[in-house]
Amino acid sequence: MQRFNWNQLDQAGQQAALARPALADSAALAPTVQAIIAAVRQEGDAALQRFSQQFDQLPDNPLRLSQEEQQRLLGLLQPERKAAIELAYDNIRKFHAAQLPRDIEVETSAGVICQLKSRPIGSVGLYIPGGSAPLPSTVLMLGVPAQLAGCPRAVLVTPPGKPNAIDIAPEIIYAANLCGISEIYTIGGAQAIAALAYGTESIAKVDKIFGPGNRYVTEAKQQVSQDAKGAQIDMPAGPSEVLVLADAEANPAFVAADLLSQAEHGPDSQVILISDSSTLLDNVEIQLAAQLAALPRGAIAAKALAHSRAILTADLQTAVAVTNAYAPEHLIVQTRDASALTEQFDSAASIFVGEWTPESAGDYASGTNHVLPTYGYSRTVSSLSLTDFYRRFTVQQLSAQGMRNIGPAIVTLAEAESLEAHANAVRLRLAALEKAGQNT
Ligand code: HSO
Ligand code: ZN
Repeated sequence: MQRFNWNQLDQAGQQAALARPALADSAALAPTVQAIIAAVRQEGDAALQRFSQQFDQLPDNPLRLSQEEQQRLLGLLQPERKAAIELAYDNIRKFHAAQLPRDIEVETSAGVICQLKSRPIGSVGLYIPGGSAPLPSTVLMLGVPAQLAGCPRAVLVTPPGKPNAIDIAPEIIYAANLCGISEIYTIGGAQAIAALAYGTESIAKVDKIFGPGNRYVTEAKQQVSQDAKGAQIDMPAGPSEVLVLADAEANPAFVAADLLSQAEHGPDSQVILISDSSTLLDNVEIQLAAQLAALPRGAIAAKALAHSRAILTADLQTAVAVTNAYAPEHLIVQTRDASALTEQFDSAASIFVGEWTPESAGDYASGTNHVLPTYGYSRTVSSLSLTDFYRRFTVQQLSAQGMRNIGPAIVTLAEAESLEAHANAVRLRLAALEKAGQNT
């Protein structure tokens, strides 16, 4: 890890210590992704087949995973994995069920009723990455809220797996089925996002796309979300990040393990350690070296660690301020009084409190959602929740009395904005009411 002493850095140095790598090559990617999306829009399934051959080495992709194939894959599932998925499913369900939005109705003035209603989004597409680590846990994070919201259609897409064969992890199928999802397509990459956003002969279009993916997937999500004929997306995404804030009392082995669990996700993972104790920083370095050597994904983790940072602050308060300035996706607090400190964080997307709460808990089974804003977006963007699977809309109704009560103010405001037609829509009604009043 690169080591910094916060108080010895000037402002530019401090900014550099917290800088994220530029997402510059998104610009380089854009035309490639644009071409893939255009091809899927024009040629539909034929383009999907061509990309499947090109990127997945799968010449004849069935696209939809048949019921029989799903059953065959489920037969390969180990019982203890099934039980673990069920435990995670139950906890995620409990936590998300408590987030059910409730409709509200308020009489703002006498005779003026305003309502706020939430209804499930009609169709949602869930993207589950394949690649070096297929993530059934992400199926639960997306599938459980879709199920609880009651979205009429939820479909899942995931890359086909091995060259020349369909090889989807049985855990993905099981988690999907638990969430009531059986419409599964073996497509990945930007072409899968295009198919979800615009539809093809065999895949009906969806309204909103959820889930993490590589740079091509992320770029494709951005592009389709900017087109009114495309689809909405869950949130902007950059490489995953963790910041661990630890004091002298933290267990260095735990801290190192948490840093490595983030680092093993990919070479571009962001890993930051902040402490007011240089001894702790030293001991974590020793632990990192020892634990890294034993990791099967050590090569990936080592690459991430190469650009990771350890920051020494003069005191804990500075450490909190630096953490807030960085706005991490995941924040792990391993300090003496971790719970009390938690109130002081104002920008982390998901916080893990105390020595018994590794990020892995939230990644899999505590019940919180692991789809989170990265790249500092957590200052304003929230972690994925049940409400993301709903659309909210308002309803208002004025009675005659309501019109009498607020009509004159509306006329005044419309006149102030020089919008005569607006004023007239009210004046006509007020006049009608007056006439009716005189007649009775
Ligand atoms: N840490 C990842 C989620 C994940 N971890 C899935 C393991 N499996 C992004 O929050
Ligand atoms: Zn993780």
